[in-house]
Amino acid sequence: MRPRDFDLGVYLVTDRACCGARSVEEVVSAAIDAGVTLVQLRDKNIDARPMLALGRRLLELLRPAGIGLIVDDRIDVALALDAEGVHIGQQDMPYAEARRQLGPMKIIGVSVGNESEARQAADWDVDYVGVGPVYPTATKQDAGLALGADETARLARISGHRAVAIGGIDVTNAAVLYAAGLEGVAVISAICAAPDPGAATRSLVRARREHLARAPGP
Ligand code: TZP
Ligand code: MG
Repeated sequence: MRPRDFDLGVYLVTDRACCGARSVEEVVSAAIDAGVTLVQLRDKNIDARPMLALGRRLLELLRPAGIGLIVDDRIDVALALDAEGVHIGQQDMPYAEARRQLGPMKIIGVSVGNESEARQAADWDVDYVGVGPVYPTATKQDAGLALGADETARLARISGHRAVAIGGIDVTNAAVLYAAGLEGVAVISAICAAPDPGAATRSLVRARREHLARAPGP
């Protein structure tokens, strides 16, 4: 059995460049205080050793708060950190190989950007899918065309997995995605590049809470 109790609600994906003069640790710390529910360590331009060191510093912040750390792409780094899981894109390690290396107890999320990827993910025992880009984004150059909220929700349903939307999300559009049926929103610039990352996180957490208060119970 894998831990199923991770919360995709407000999922911060880190980006050193987006954090500007602030450290990633500073941004993550503010986000934790403001109620972020899951954090992904994502850095395309860093060697294994500094990534490991950064991951260890993030775990020191996250573990006492009971918040999971997911590592983007780097299964080796995730294993060395004993992080909660990895997120793999379509060009990363294939799902079956990732699962073989990580074992049954780790969280594996995969990116989904179109219907065939959603159908493929449906065949895998992944823990969640990240669907997007839902809106245009300048953060990921090769993100592809924006899907829009309805198509994002449709792909999430096709995958049959728990789903988080990603790409161009901030407090002005998060509620639309929760209402469309996405369990969570994953954001980079809305928190990392915000003038006040804590305040930005708090407004996303509030949007999520308001949605849950409106949503019919089980
Ligand atoms: N995958 C799809 S869009 C994206 C990733 C990693 C970038 C999201 O960044 P932002 O700043 O939240 O639009
Ligand atoms: Mg990747």
